[in-house]
Amino acid sequence: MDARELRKVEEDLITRTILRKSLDDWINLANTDVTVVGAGPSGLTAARYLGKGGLKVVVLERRLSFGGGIGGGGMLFHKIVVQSPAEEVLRDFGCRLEEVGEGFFVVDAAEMMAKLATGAIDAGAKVILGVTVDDLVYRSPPLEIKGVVVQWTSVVMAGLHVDPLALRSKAVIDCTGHDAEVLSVASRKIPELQLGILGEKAMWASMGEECIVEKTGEVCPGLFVAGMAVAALHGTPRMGPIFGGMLLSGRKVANLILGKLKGSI
Ligand code: 48F
Repeated sequence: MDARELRKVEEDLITRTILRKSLDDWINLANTDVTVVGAGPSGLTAARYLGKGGLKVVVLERRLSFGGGIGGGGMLFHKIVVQSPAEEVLRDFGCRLEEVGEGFFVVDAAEMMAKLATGAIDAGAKVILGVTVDDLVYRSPPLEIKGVVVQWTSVVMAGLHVDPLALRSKAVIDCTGHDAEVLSVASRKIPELQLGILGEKAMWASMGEECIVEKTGEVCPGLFVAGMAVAALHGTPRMGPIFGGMLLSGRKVANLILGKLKGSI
């Protein structure tokens, strides 16, 4: 038998602790340097490099888990492939890779999900699960994105009319994947932005990967795009289950924002 006795904890103490500590976090997160929307590969990568660069970062994820499309692998097969130079990013996160061809690597999906999340959190980013970004905060003219509007995913799913809360930040990154949800809201609700979302094209893996990295960037002051949302915005090909472009896109957007907010790359 274990020599140490299990500590007795009253229910009200559990409740008070959860509420007090969660509210401390939310009050602190009401104003950050960067809001990353989506905890998929591009979002978690961006969050790590932004956090390492000394910025205050929050990652808001709709689901109760992180990793986005990583967990599904390729048609549920649990291996993820990346091409050079994206293996540098995975190595920085501590992922164990196998080189299966020159400049072509494979990693277990579960390991990649866990280590990307750990890497972002260890770099200082705060990941909040179960929260949906459903609108933006803006000013105009001059047009500038000032933050995001958030709601509990459970409230959204229940279809309840509950007024949301807003979080301010100097930069917002749309890392929501194929549906480019933040950009879609921006294009619908901020007409002066004149943002057309072309929708991704059919599959062409290597071209899709190149375009994602090349077109990752700032959409308007305060609003950035990375990962698969880039393909949705610019109408570039989908790449299917190869993830190098997502990692390099996340690193690129982090460097752009660091350059802008801290004057360093
Ligand atoms: O889809 P996702 O993994 O986006 P990504 O980082 O990577 C794409 C790849 O996974 C794969 C691919 C490339 O090989 O084609 O699909 O571009 O992660 C997006 C995350 O954003 C969350 C969503 O639940 C997912 O975890 N998300 C989407 N919309 C919202 C959101 C929203 N409105 N608010 C909060 N989270």
